[in-house]
Amino acid sequence: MSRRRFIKNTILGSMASGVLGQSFKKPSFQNFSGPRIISTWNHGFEANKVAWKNLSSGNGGLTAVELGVRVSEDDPNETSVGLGGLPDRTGKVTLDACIMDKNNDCGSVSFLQNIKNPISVARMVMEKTPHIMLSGKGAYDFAIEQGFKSQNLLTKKSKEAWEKWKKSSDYKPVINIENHDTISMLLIDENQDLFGACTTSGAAWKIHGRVGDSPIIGAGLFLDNDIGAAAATGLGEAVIRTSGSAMVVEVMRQGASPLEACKEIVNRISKIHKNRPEWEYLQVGFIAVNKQGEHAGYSLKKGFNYALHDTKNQKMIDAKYEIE
Ligand code: SD4
Repeated sequence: MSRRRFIKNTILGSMASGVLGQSFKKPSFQNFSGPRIISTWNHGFEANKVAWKNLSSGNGGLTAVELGVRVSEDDPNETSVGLGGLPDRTGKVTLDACIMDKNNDCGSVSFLQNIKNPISVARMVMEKTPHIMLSGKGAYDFAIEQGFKSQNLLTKKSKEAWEKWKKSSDYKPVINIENHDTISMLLIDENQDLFGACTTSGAAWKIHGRVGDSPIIGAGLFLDNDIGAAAATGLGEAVIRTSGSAMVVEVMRQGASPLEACKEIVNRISKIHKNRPEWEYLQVGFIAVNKQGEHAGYSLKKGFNYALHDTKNQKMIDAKYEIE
């Protein structure tokens, strides 16, 4: 065998058996048991209801995920998404969001201020521009052009929290404690087509200008309509560092179940971060659904949950985790 052929065969061989060094049973996509929606954290429960209603009334998966996550964006008591989100260290609420559909069409906004529904702006970026991501002032100007209303998103509650934080100015995000972080929603419809949305005000007390994983296709959200979808919550830097959601989907492509795939990437994040200063407060969680409708959530530390809505269930599920 020529050297070139040998190298090619070796590479193809290692891809087939899984570059992870473990082999997964290939999933069968024949046992699909109907549409379902999964969303991160407790606020996913109400968001799923609205998404489901839209899906059942024939509005399509994209509108369903958009209007679903808007429930959290609109709620002033959700301090990690949209209106009432906790601000950065200068007191500004800056929002990140992205949306993706079965055709790999996607749209995203980052570092957007004074617009309550970044997910809808992200959808317009997808549908009305030749681009995928708009950021900061440009994203704001585009939103205004499209008819969105400018408003102050800093509520009394979030302002008071910021003023209290300023006394210590200690940057240690407390993901889990409030148990209502970024909302990421994944949907598989009756045709087994996939859709996803992700929206957040990002890490509280971040440096002004910081953008997290949530508007980054491949980090906060990714889907491949032949394989499955995945989305993230938690410390965005850790998710970006590992291309988290894209990797979860790629591991599913190698035959892993959603749980095995989420676990694989959380383990990878864990290994990379063990000797880093943020280890002390690091939390990341992934949700994933495959083409068959199997779903899972998995996090680094205990405390992550996700909401499921399907034809039979409407419930919260505690995710499995690596560390107690
Ligand atoms: C971020 N991933 O901006 C978001 C925040 C989050 O649970 O999901 N917190 O890093």
